[in-house]
Amino acid sequence: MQRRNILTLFFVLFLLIEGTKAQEKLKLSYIQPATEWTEALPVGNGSLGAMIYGGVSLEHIQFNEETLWRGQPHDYSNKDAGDYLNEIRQLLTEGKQMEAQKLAQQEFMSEPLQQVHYQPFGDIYIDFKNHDNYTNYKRELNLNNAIGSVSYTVEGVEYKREVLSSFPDQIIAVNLTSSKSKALNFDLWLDAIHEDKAVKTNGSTQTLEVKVKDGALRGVATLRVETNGTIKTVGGKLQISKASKATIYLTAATNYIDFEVVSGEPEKMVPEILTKVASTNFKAVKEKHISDYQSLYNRFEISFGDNGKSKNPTDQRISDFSSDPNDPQLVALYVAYARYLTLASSRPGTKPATLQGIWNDKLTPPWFSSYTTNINLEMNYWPVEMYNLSECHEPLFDLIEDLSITGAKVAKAHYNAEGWIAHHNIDIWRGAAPVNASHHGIWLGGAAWLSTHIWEHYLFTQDKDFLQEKYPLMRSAALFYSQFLYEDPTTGYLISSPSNSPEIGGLVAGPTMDHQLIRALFRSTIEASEILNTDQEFASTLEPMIAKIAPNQIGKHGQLQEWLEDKDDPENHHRHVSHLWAVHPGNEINYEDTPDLMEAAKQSLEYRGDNGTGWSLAWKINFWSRFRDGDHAYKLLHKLLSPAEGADGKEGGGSYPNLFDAHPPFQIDGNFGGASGILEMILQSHLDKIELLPALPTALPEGRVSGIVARGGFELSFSWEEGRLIGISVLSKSGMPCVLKYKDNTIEFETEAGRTYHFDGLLNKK
Ligand code: FUC
Repeated sequence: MQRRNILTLFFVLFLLIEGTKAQEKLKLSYIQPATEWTEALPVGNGSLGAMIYGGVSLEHIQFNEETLWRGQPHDYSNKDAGDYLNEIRQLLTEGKQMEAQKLAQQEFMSEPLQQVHYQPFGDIYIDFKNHDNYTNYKRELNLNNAIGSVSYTVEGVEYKREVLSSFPDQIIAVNLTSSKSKALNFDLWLDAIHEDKAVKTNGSTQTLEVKVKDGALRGVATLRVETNGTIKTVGGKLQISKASKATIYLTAATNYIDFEVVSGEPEKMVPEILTKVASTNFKAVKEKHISDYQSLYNRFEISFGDNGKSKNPTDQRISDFSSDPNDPQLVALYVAYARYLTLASSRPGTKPATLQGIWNDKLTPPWFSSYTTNINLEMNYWPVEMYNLSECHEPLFDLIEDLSITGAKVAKAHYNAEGWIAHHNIDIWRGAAPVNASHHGIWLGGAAWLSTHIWEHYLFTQDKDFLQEKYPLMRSAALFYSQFLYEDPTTGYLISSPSNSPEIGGLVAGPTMDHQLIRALFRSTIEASEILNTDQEFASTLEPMIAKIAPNQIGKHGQLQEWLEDKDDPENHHRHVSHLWAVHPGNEINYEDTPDLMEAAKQSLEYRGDNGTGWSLAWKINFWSRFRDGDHAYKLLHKLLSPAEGADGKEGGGSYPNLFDAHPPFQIDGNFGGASGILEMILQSHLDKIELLPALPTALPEGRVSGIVARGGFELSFSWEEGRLIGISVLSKSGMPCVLKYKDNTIEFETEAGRTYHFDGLLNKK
């Protein structure tokens, strides 16, 4: 007995040591500075982001503050649009798609037609004199403490930089040291690519003021240097001489308060934040940053083993992965990096992650670097619950609150309906009307898809107070659809019209995806009303509608129909696969309840093929995991983790040297969607059970995960060897009954909140 205890103790210690070793390797590392933005390394605290190039003679740190956008508070709804709704529907019913699109383009679109761009803020430059001949160069991003670092040697002196973006102190800090006294000499200044900008220097501080083009927002950023050397102002730059250490603190703010109010006073906020850090030092700022970050980051660990490649520079590993996708530690690093990016771009109280998170260096970034809701925004939040960063979901719920106001105006003006609606794009002013072009801008799924995130958060956390608080948002979205759905004169089904199957096939009546989304919203609203014991009268009106909404249908090619009519083209390899929403992230189509539809959905995915943009590859990883084909999922992961320019297929995809996802160009959704897909390979809980290793690829035969979360309020730790589960612990957080399934074994048990249950690889209780 005693011997057994000692053995167990050794085993636990071994796991702990192995775990710590694996965690220490969770770094991005390089042996040369970045020359492109997609080589630079990101840091962020949810609102202040920076990209570190790590230059030797000249360091460039490009930074963002998440509220600096073009435009101003604005109601984008088109007041007369509603007058044309019936006519557009009628044209679609008559098969006159071009006429419907033309009329919709003229009369139904957002005012103005386009939304606005997220903006870069500014740049920190640090010019080190005479550092051209250097050795021992290293550049890293350590995911364990969220610190970027650069080190190298010049003439026997070691120079080091550390960069962090602190959530508790709301500052970016850059700490510089030299191993020899008085060897640290540099010029430091701020700049920006905005036309309207001013830089002022005062003692040890420099302030950058910018104003966006065509908009109401202005920003103020100030940096202050603390050093044991001397500080002078020379030619508008701060000149630091004869130092061995220096810390630069920078913060930035704008006059944005919310989507309706822009009366903020950044010129007051910025000095206040900087004054708070004045009484402290870099060591204290760093410790506070690390403890805040690790309180969230350390909840979860994942490892797939290490075959030695983790010692190679990250850019080389991405490049090697393309010819030999056998680097399991890179797969774990990808998940850890996604968690890092969530923590850096989406903290409670901040805005949700845009198409680029919070990192953008362009005045006119691709797709405005805004929020696209027909896949991209939601994908950013797919893994948050599973990888145990549930509170980082909050910014999305805040955005939904805003949309319930702006989207209600659009619902009224365009559809003469109550409730709220969002179309395929949203900006910081919470524009919810259809933008760009009628053939893809009029997509009606936004409010339904976003609302499912409220329900998912509840399913994972079992937090009834949260559900109670957010229920009105779900209800109001459901109310909109209950009034918007329209009885198709041809089939008699309730359909969504006019709408679009995201970005393919133009404006149509009744795309399959909308119906899946609306059913999911109605079902979750009904369930929520039951759980909360409220609003049953309204809920009871939804039930009969669900039965009347056009169902999923199998078409002549054995495919799941993307549209009401059987008109899918099996040769079409479009990146969007929206009609498979009910397979993932939805669950209406699954092997247990609807095996035929599941086969048809798989057939559709096969027709679409294995190519795609970054997010498209990422979505397909999730699909193949739900189809329980881990090897096919891994095939897509292979593409996602290969160099952006090397990925085959016309649509691209892949990873940049800094492991940012490539649409191309950079789009962060693929990072999050890819991580979600990897987690779906090892755990799924979208049905009424927790399935372990449901789609384990042969390429990942061993692994360990701890702190992974399943619906029902369960936190799990488990490991596998030679492709077989060897043990599992389940912490029940809310005392729900638990069903575990592994291969042909299923076990059901009651749980007590706060208790952990242990099982062996055959699901026998330990
Ligand atoms: C949709 C996608 C594009 C891109 C853009 C931001 O339009 O079809 O591929 O992701 O959003």
